[in-house]
Amino acid sequence: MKNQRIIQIFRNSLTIFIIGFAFQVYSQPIFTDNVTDSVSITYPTVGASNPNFVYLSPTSLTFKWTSGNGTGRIVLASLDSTINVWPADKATYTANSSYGSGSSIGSAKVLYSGNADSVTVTNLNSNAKYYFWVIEYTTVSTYNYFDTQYFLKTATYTSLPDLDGDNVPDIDDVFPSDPLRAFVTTYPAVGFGTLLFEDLWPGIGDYDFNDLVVDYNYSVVSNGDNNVVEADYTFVTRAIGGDLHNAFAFQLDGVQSDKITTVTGTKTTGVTWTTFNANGTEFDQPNHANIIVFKDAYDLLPTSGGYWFVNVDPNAPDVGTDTTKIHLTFIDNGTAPSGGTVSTAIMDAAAFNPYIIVNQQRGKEIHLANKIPSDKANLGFFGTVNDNSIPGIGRYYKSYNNLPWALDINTSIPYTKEKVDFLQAYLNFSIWAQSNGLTNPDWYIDMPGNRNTSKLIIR
Ligand SMILES: [Ca+2]
Ligand SMILES: [Ca+2]
Ligand SMILES: [Ca+2]
Repeated sequence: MKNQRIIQIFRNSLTIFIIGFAFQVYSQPIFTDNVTDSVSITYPTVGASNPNFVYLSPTSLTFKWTSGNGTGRIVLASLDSTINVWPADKATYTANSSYGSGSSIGSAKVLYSGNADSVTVTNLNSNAKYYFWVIEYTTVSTYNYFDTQYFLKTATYTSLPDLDGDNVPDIDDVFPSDPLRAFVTTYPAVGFGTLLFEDLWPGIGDYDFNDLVVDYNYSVVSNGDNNVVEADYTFVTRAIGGDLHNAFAFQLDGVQSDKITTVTGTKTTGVTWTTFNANGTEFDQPNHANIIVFKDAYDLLPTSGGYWFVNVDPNAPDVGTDTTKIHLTFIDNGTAPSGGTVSTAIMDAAAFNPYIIVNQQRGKEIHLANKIPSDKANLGFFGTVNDNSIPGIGRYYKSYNNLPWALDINTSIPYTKEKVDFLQAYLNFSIWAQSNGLTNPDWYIDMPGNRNTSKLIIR
């Protein structure tokens, strides 16, 4: 049912006197001047609803609503105060979505007038409370008549304080006074993970999984646009349980070399079996950036006490660990490299693809299970001896019974003593691996039944 009212407006003092008098009796008309015409207004019966604010910046937002059934609607906003003067019927207002530039109605500013169901408002104060109204109107003969019964009123704060103006509020900004940085993601989230390698691939070898043991932790810094700014990697080399002089590297799957500005901290002095781009990534890796962390584990940790290997015999002197810190600059002081930016969605945990280069034989890479080789890998090793990699289906670095040659544990764990079968030290590991990871996913945790500690180097 329509909500109808009659408004009479008097313009002519002579005719009005009679007409106005007559109408006044029945409908209590509004007398605005002494000229009259009489119009019948069908007012809206449904006001606007469902207010929704979309954050755009500390000083702008998009205000959306579901429209009512008026001819159109006027949107007002007022800083810190509720409406105190209602829009006047038939008045002409100038709407402007830059707050303050439209007409004033009491404390409120006119932001919008028309048929739409959203307005993008700019020039707001940050961290300030604004009241918004949507008032339906009926247009008759180009005049707008405002409905005072059905309207939407809501309030919102503009953004929280953003000291550095990078559109990330201070409370979410890890670098609240640095406009070039906003977020840090660390892998693992706490502490270090452990990478363990068995280096006799494609043969299973002695499977003691201590030929190279490296703990790792890395953090990725991104900006307010969720693009990677820099990444810091810490690699702690703990043990060398083999006589091969392996190199250690990582590939960033899906991140091309020209998206990195510089690489620093690598230990590759004297390397003869590969070359590097000017930015420090490995040369001739067309699909994914590769970083050679160190060219030879034995450059980092010496043997001692007459033992052949490092830190894998409980009777041998503990020679400690080596820490290698790699820094990757992506966006350098606000400037992206020639290849452009990398989103944090690309540079996630799955992008980290660590591997060893066996005895510095460049084509002989050992990666984690199902991780892709670099473009320098010699694919001829796949499917030989114990390896059952099937590149066509994405199966890499797994034996016929699903055993891997490299492990990535998301916490730091002890490794095996030299020549001790890993399966004898971590008792539920083979069940886990051969089930393709379906059972015993916590096989590495220090829980009853998981470990035979007499087989482990625990320091
Ligand atoms: Ca900020
Ligand atoms: Ca910041
Ligand atoms: Ca070994």
